Amino acid sequence: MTKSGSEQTDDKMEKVWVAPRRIEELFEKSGGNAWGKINAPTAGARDLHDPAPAPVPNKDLVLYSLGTPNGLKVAIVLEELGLDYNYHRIDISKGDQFKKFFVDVNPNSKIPAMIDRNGPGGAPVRLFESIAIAMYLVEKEQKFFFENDPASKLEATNWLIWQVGSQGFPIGNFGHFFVYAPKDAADARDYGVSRYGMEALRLCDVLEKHLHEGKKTYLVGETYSVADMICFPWVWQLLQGSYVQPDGLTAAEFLGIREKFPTMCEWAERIATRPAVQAAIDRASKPDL
Ligand SMILES: N[C@@H](CCC(=O)N[C@@H](CS)C(=O)NCC(=O)O)C(=O)O
Repeated sequence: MTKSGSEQTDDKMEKVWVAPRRIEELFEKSGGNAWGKINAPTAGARDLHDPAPAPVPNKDLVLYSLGTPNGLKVAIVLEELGLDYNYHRIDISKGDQFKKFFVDVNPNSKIPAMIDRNGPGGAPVRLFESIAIAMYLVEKEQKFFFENDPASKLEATNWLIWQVGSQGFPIGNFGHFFVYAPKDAADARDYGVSRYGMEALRLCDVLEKHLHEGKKTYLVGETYSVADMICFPWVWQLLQGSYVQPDGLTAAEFLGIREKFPTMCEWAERIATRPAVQAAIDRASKPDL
């Protein structure tokens, strides 16, 4: 029988890591640090039975944020543009990011997030993800984004997406493991798999709730779009991809993806059956054509 967690081999007297059958066996390892009570494998508001009152704004732009690097990005853009805005501090160490009024603005429960009460056509619009907010603001104000220079605008876009996709996340997690992870080095892999596995589950739950509760066929309503194309591959990796332990245990089984996120799985399968997506999967696995 396979034992889970770190174990001692008889002959080599060294630690080897063996995955437990289900991620739930590791969850207490995520509780052994300052963020333990905040981390959870589910998305959505945690105060639904007794929702905290939403702040009442008196300006068009309403920023929900905190003085972390991700929060600072948007604050800098707002100040450089000289815009007036309400600022509501979201204390992520106390769980404000899981209050209903905030989740309604950012279903992913991360700062920064923003409402523009004077959005497209004068209607309110919600914005989440620092780069989506930054791009919205500089486009709206027609400043700092190479309005008349398409090539430079594309190069700036490369750096914006590099920041959010490549720079911030690893540096933030370096800090997490440097400062917050449990002290016992032998538990490090359990803790890492638990922390990231829990985040993988929570991110799937963001999609599940968005699709299921919003009764959506695709991410932006009934119309298949680039948002579906771009959010599909990592879901497919968890469902069908190459994350398999040597004993055959798949990431989908370990995380319980099919039972926990049926609507997300239907969405992914709907996309996977598209001829263009099949062609992309086939082509990406072949040598140069
Ligand atoms: N990709 C997001 C990252 C946002 C993010 O990770 N924010 C952190 C603070 S710097 C947060 O809200 N953490 C709360 C949590 O993990 O519960 C962005 O650029 O807006």
